Amino acid sequence: MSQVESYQSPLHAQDPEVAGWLQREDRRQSESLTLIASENHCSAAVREACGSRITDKYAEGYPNRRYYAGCEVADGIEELARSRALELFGAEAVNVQPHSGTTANLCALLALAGPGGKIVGMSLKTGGHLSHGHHKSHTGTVFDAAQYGVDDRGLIDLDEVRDVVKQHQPKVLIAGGSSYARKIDYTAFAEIAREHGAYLLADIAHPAGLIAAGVLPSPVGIADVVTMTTHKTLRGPRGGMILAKPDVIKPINSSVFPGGQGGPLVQQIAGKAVAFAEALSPAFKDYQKQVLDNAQYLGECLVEHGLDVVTGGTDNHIVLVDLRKAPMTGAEVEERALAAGLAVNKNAVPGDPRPPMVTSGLRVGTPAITTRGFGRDEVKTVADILGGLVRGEDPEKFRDTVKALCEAHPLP
Ligand code: DSN
Repeated sequence: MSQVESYQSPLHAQDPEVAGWLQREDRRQSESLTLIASENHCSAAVREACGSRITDKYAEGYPNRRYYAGCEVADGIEELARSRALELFGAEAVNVQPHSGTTANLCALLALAGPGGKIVGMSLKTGGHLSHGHHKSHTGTVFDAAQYGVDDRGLIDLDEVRDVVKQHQPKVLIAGGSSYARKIDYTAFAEIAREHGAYLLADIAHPAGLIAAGVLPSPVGIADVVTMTTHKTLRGPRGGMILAKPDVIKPINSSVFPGGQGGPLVQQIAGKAVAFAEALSPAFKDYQKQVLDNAQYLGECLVEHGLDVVTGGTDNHIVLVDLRKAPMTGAEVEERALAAGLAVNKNAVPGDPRPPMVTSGLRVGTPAITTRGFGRDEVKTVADILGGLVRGEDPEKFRDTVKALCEAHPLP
């Protein structure tokens, strides 16, 4: 076989080992249900864009100001992604290059606070994110970080936020989290930030799709900077994005490139552009309404099964189950759920006495099952399975039910 011929071989012919793993992942996703709140199933069009030949292209810089020749297509794609993102979120400025949400946060924080600068975010163990100043994240070592938590009901206590900000005097206050199921009052956060001369950064990685669809209130126009990932509720390719007010976009752009990244992943930016167009469609609004309805109904069903749901319910796509009174840990339920065909993740709950690899909680999300077309009937079945698993029922007995649900609702 000539080199050209072998270069054109399909993956399964050239590298059956990798192809085999990827087929196995197709099967895993199609024959189980994804209830991990941060995961979703993006469209075939998004996947095609991300697998395109533009993966070969270096395009360091920004449209019309690149450090490489031959970037006219990369420019066109990035401009398209940018204009669609601005329309989708009603924002004034955007950077679509961040490779991930953590990179977006790190770059935005470096731009706004500077190395060693003070930041305040929600603690990981009460629902925040690692990149909001956790001591094991660079955001906890590069910056001088203080953290706020939640009250006894599991809700953000704005008085506590104000106290922490008053005491720490940060350059940046962060609002947002990765296992917080309630609405966030961005206006109140902005007031606290402004009282103390801080920037407000809203991290909407989780609810970005719900916000884009108008199902949840938006921080755009309120926060100075809004960071997100594009692959959770937004249902795009893996990646990050930063929206900003015009006065801070320049340092943020410099912080992303050349500060924190080299060449942008143009194939991912193409996937983002496709996803943003999908998110601008009326069907996306219906999808997000269903994501929310499914999550709220799932919470109700789990409560009927006698489970404790943190804050009693949800305003978004996340249901956080508190297993402290249950007969098993988060890790045990995660393992048993997987045996039944459900991918959920163990998660710390506020006040959790167990370590992060064990936990006393379960974070359940509805974006992926809603993409598969689940409504209330199917959600009730999922809740019945989770309720049974926590009570100690044999995971094997649920396998056929999960298989039937998967077959009735194939991956898009
Ligand atoms: N991995 C994301 C999540 O699961 O929420 C956070 O980085």
